[in-house]
Amino acid sequence: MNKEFKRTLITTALPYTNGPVHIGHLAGVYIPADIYARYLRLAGRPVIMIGGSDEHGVPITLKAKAEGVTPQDIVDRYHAIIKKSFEELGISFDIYSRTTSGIHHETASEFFRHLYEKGEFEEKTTEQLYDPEAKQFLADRYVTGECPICHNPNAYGDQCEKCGTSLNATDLINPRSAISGAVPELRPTHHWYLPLNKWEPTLREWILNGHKEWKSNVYGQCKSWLDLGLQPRAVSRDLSWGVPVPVEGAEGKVLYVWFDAPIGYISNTKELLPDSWETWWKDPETRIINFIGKDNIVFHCIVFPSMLMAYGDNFQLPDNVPANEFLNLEGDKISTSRNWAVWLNEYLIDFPGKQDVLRYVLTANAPETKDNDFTWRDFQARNNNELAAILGNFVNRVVVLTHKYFDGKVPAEGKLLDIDREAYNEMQVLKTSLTENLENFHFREALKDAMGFARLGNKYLQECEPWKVFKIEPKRVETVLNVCAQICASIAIATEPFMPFAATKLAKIFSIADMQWDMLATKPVAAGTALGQPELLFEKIDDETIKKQTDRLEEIKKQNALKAYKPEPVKAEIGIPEFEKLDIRIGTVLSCERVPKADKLLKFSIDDGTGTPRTIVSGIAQHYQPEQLTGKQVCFIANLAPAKIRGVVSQGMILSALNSDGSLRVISPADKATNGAQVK
Ligand code: B3M
Ligand code: ZN
Repeated sequence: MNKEFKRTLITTALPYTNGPVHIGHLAGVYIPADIYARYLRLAGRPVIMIGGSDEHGVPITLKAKAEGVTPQDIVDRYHAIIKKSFEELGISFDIYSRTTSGIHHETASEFFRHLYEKGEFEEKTTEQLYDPEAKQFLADRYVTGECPICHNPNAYGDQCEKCGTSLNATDLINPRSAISGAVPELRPTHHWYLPLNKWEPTLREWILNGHKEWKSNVYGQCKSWLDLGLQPRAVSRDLSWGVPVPVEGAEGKVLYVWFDAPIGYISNTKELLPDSWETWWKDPETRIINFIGKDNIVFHCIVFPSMLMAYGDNFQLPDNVPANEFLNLEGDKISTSRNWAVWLNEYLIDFPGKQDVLRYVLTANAPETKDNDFTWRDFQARNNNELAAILGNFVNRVVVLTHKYFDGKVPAEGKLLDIDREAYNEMQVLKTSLTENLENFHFREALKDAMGFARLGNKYLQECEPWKVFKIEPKRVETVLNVCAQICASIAIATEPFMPFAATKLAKIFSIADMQWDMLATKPVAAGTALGQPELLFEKIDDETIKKQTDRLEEIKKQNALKAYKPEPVKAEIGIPEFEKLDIRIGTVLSCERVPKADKLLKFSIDDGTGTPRTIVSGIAQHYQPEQLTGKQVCFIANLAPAKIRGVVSQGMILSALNSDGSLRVISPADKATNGAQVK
């Protein structure tokens, strides 16, 4: 920050209301924003945090169509779910509203009309994609096709999710309607365009010269957009769901969702502060910070700023746009349509009271500089080895020892030794680093600093050994436990932005009424303070709980593989004589065992009707336990040339089916057949 600001306006990307929010949204936007807002509040700096649902746009109408309900039904359902789950996770919005509100429709309409009257738009009639079956124009996600850049066959009309390029529907190769599957035709239609090119020099100066401190992913994306040269961009669409275009002769047209949604930040501020909202948007002493995901960068750094400049009237541009990269789940891209996600509303049901654990893990693993991975094993390990073993354990020991030696009352500080002074010095160092990291949006590092207070506490306690010293010099233990209580107070304050639930409990145990950033590394706990009973701040999470989650994901993976399964193309045609060359027979498995040192192989002894058992080695040990197949009838190729596999001569091949998920299933006759019978 190169300038002192009087107040901070934090905005968070408005999630599309076509599903609940998942860990990717949380790690990318809402948790970082909440950490920052909570930090500023503790530091006593004026701040408001604005959130809300993005309730227009094609993702919502598509979902409504798929379910046979109205778009309003969809947004009502998910707005309620999202709002409630944010509240439960402790995301401290000052307002969480929605873009279908009256105030938003008015604000967005007024914004458009103002630009229209100022002559800030270009109007053009161009050829756009039209679905002759559904009888409507197709834009954005209503069209899919091949990306002209990376040739992903499933790019959308507004963006390719594979390479991240922002597209126009007419750029797609072989476009198809997402409504009917029809091949679209071109028809003329009239729209309003915002000439981004007009603002290009100002944007260049503002970002490329003025904001070199922005994160390199944000700065880099802006630079490549600006270097490519900006074009006028359509801000209206031929749709019925959205804010109607508020000018004569615009029936059947609405504002493009990316035109109305960012205005939602303004409408929601107006709704929160009807009399003073302008101070938060137009006073140069307000600092605006937009927390967003990386796929929203161009809209927040190029399009919305151009809209604000076109409007004029002193609207301020953001001072920073800290966008994160993406979070993956167990090595795979998070995807709403493939249900590959950890949904916040489900997490809150499966892990009651464990909001802080999710907040902690998503921050410790935040995709700040590169894409990152969430795994349930890591979630468990971080809870057990860090939150429970380091933080929870330290606080617990302090409370237990204070009860044991001093009747639960914080003893007074006596003469400080070097080790005590050293502890306070280290806390000062942590405070400086923590504050700096928070100011610079380095939340992962900041969390390490916050946990540093608990690590410091454990180390201090271990070195002071009050349980030994008490017998010899109880006075000294008074000082030690006083220092420990002050460390606990600092832990409460330092962790509040990250883990507000635990911090609040901790503050209550140590009777800190009003936590403030200034109190960090000081002595806010008064001697004589009666501590509450010891209570575990973090419990261990067992393997069974984690297994339930990983099993659920395994199941989803299977379902997805099944949905995506396409049978292999049929091989070249053959005649009966060729088929008859294969001698397929029925046999009963007499015994079956693993082949030593070969984890894929099972060795079968088969009754093939000849009286002499036949040995066959088959690569299905990862799909069956030997005892599952003993006694079963199987089909095998009897006239395959014998082959030596791991020292065993295999006389044939057992037939099995290769499933969509890669598993093998042995083929058995539907009814009992004679051993040795030919399969025809
Ligand atoms: N709804 C995209 C998204 O959910 C969009 C953000 C709007 S921010 C004004 O990723
Ligand atoms: Zn692409």
